[in-house]
Amino acid sequence: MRPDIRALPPRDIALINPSNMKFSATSWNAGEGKLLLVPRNPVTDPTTGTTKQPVDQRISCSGGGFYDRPAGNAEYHPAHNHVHYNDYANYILEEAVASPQNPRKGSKTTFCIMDTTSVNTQLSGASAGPVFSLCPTQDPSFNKQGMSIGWGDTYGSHLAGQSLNINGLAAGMYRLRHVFDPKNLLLEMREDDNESCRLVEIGDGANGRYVADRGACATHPAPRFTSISPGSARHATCVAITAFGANLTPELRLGFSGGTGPLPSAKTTKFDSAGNYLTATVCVPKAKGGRKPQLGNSPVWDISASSFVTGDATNTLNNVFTVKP
Ligand SMILES: [Ca+2]
Ligand SMILES: [Ca+2]
Repeated sequence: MRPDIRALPPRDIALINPSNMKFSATSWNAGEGKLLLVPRNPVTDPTTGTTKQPVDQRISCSGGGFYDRPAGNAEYHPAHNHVHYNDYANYILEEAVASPQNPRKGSKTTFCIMDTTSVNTQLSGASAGPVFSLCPTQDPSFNKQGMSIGWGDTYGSHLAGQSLNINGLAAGMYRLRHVFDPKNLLLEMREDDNESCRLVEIGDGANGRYVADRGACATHPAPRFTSISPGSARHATCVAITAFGANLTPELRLGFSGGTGPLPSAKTTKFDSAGNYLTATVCVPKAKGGRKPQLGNSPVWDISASSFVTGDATNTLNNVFTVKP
């Protein structure tokens, strides 16, 4: 059961000073399994004195058990007693033209990978709460790091390394690209969703140099729903549904609105990799009223889905899911 690291768009783009810009970066796990990194014994380089820990990616098997596979190195930072995983993300700033020259790169970005951001806990297998909630140390009982299903890791723009040098760059439009697992050390369900991009304008105004977030690098088609099946469930039951549409991405959280009586909710969602449908378990709580369940005058619900992290929202399908007595 592999994880799937997905890149969310760069955010909080701002200047630190006229020569450096900063930004936040978020990746999250939309896979079938958690991302789990298990270090081996540290190895100290006798020449440089630096200590590294070879790291294994531990992959759970659907039939039980697990296997480990080599996945690069972690680095021990004695100053703050933290183990950081190397080569997790690259940051690239390049001219927004077809063949950009001499991009500015932030390489060797190290992370301690954690569950800091709840992205979509409706996903099948998602953790309700954070599991990897602290940066690991060299203590053998506390040296694993990773990301639970449904959870993301945000590196805020205030942190060291969340910046790129823009000194000497001409005013104009640039692409800020975040690439996660750039060396492909981690085995995932998908490798084609690890990069995000944002247009950044660098300008020289009356008050000096500025940077401005100018939106997505490419227009992406809006997610939408066309139908849901089945279109009803009895109260106090759960039903497996399929919602058809287009451009449906795992960031989307399914919601019900506009009906009366007990509010249906979705869980264990799974997304078609082409974005054409999702499956979910929809549960309807027990209505009040005992043998005469009170469902109100219109227990017919609208569905829509939205993502608070990408800002994407689908259309609303009106009156498509009926709760029955
Ligand atoms: Ca991926
Ligand atoms: Ca990978």
